[in-house]
Amino acid sequence: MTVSEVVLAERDGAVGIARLNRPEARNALSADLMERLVEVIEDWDADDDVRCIVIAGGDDYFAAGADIKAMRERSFQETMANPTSVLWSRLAACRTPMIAAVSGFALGGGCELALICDMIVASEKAEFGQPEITLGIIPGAGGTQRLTRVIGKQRAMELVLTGRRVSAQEALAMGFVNRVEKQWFEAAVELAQVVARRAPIAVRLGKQAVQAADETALAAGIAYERRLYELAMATEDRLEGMAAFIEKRRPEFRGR
Ligand code: DAK
Repeated sequence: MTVSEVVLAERDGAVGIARLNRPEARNALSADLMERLVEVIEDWDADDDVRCIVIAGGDDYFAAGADIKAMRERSFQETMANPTSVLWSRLAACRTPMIAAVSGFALGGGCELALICDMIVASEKAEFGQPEITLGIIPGAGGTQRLTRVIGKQRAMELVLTGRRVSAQEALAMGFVNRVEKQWFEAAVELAQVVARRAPIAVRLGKQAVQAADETALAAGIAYERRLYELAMATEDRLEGMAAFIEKRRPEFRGR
């Protein structure tokens, strides 16, 4: 199903696949594209049949960042009055796991979009970077915070202050991407299919619990995990999962 030209949305079973589609601008994240993307993701997040989401670009570019031509025209007053960060917060609030499938450039907001996702599968020619400093600004969609948590302060500082790009292999060595694959798109969808087969409530609880590690101190995070674990123990799916193990068969999870 095509939701709009700038974001192509399709389903592969329980996996929703959103493909960024502004090739003439290297998938620069225009307001229109961001609004469509959020709309598609929120629809899937509200749909029990969608268990995992893949956000992909094309072979040569995932996304070249926010639309510099539009940003050039944006005044300080407009930036203050209509913060685009609302759209990014809505993406980050998605409870369904999201996987970024990245080939080519993931720069600026493109890199931040990949970082909002829960996992990243990259092609051998993926390149990541936060080049905002070369434009006289800094990352504004969480890049300084998420990147620092993922790769550490020194490395993040270098990338944010120089705008240097890192290759897929360097990103892999930094723990920034989960895997680098020749068949990057297929590998991302396959990974999403594995998540989609797991018990849906437990998957969402697992996502929340891991996210809490970034957002809370250890003792509070462990207490929160304990609560989420107890919720998982209240599900029918965990009875099914455990019974299936004992009976040596595949579980049939129903999201209850
Ligand atoms: N914006 C607008 N147009 C872009 C663009 C971009 N980010 N990137 C490329 N294009 C356009 C080019 O202007 C060119 O258009 P025409 O000249 O044909 O009209 C066309 O795409 C092809 O670009 P190139 O000729 O440059 O293509 P190449 O393949 O040679 O190079 C490239 C690809 C991706 C390496 C290069 O285009 C590039 O360096 N692009 C800019 C990358 C960049 O600096 N990105 C950071 C942008 S700042 C916030 C949220 C997010 C952000 C900020 C705040 N809040 C929530 C508050 C994010 C900020 C950013 O991302």
